[in-house]
Amino acid sequence: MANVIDLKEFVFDRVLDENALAHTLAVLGTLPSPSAPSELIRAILRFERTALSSTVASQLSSGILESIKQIGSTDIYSWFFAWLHKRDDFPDMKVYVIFPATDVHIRKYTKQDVLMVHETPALYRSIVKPYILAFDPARTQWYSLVQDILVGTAEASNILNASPDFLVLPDMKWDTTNVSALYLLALYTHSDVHCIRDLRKKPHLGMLKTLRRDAWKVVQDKWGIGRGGVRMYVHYQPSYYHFHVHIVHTGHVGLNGMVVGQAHLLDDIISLLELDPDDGPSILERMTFTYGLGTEHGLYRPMAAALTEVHDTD
Ligand code: M7G
Repeated sequence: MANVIDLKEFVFDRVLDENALAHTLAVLGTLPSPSAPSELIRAILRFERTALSSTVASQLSSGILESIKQIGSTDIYSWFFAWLHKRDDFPDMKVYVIFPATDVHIRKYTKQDVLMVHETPALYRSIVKPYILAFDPARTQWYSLVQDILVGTAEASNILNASPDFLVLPDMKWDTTNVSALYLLALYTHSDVHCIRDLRKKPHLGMLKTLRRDAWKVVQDKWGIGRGGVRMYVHYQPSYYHFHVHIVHTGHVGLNGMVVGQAHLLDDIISLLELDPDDGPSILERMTFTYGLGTEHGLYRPMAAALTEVHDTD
């Protein structure tokens, strides 16, 4: 059940991260507890500028710009700050709220250095798998969200495709209007796959192909996006260890979550599993994954220590 949130009650504490290129700002502060308003609970607010739609361009001549201020100019070039009309249909920014925010959330949204690590199958077994299994699923927000979505008490009206194995729905990162920034999520309905390492030729290859086909159909039927118009990928490491696939418009590039090492194309995963023999350990169990870990990530310390070992013995 979602909290009722009054953002005017937010009390600022500190900036966790700011990114001028991505137009994002993550701040930590507090909001009153919904059940006991005198109690303050930590909350993260993540601001993100909304994309400008073509509607804005079509209304430029009808005075959509509320005010402009020239900042500088040289020769034929000038630059301005501009403010759009304060209209409900043209929000200037999006705000994500995480409330209550856990230590894991605060670490995730805090700016941090990143180290590339090599996760060998042995390190997966000794460090990563126990880390994943140590999450108490009942206590993570994602788990209850998945349950709520699966039983239809949350986001039910948003579901675009339901099959026995997965649901396709808009990712919360999408404003659901700008097709060029389309971002959907395919959520696996079973709990046997925590991450990419758990995928097997049998029984998952057929499901992954169906997922890909259904996702293509959804974006074609609803938005007229043809095959090849979306990028589908799986994160490793993800934030949430319940299998899901990101479905993003090919024109929507430069997202943090598309970085090499973290985003694995669904097509490549399918291709790797197709090359696997029918029996024996999957290629996704046998291979070494290389990815970036932020210093605040729960796996950073053990994996950084292991990296030294791997390099010393190589
Ligand atoms: P991830 O690969 O586990 O981690 O993806 P990331 O957040 O680092 O990308 C989880 C995906 O689920 C992200 O794209 C989130 O934006 C999305 N997501 C998270 N939550 C809590 C929700 C939610 O409540 N509803 C929807 N629709 N999407 C969510």
